[in-house]
Amino acid sequence: MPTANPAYDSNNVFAKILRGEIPAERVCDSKHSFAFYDISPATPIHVLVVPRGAYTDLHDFTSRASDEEILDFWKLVDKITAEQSLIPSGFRLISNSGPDSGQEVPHFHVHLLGGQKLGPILC
Ligand code: D5M
Repeated sequence: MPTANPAYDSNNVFAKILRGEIPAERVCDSKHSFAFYDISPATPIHVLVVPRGAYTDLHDFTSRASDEEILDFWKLVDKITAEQSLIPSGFRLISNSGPDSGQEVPHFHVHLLGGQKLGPILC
C-alpha cells in the first residue's frame, strides 16, 4: 500500500472498524477490502464496502491504490451483488465524495442499497 495521504484522518470510524477497535456486522471480506452492514440503513439491505487502505474518497483510491487493490475492491462489490445474491432483485451503488455530497466518513466507501423498490435518485 502507498504512503498514507496526509489528508486522511486515521481516527475516522471506518478506520477504527478496520483496526478492530469498534465492532461491525461483517458481510464478507477479501485481502484488500471489507464489507459490513450500515449502522443506520437507508433501505432494508444497506451494505458498505471499504478498501482496507487509507483512502479518503474515490479519486484518492483510484489514483493511489494499486491495481490489485482496485480490482479486489470491485470484485468484492460484484461478489456481494452477483455471487452472494444478497440483493437478488436489484441494487443501487452510491459513493459520496467531498463536501457537496454530504460524505460523513472520510474513508472511501460505496453504499450498496436494495431490498425494496427504489425511487428516483435523490438530489
Ligand atoms: O456515509 C457514511 C455511512 O456510514 C452512514 O450511512 C452511516 C454509516 N456508519 C457510521 N458509523 C458506522 C458504524 N460504526 N458502523 C456501520 N456504519 C456506520 P457517508 O457516505 O460518509 O455519508
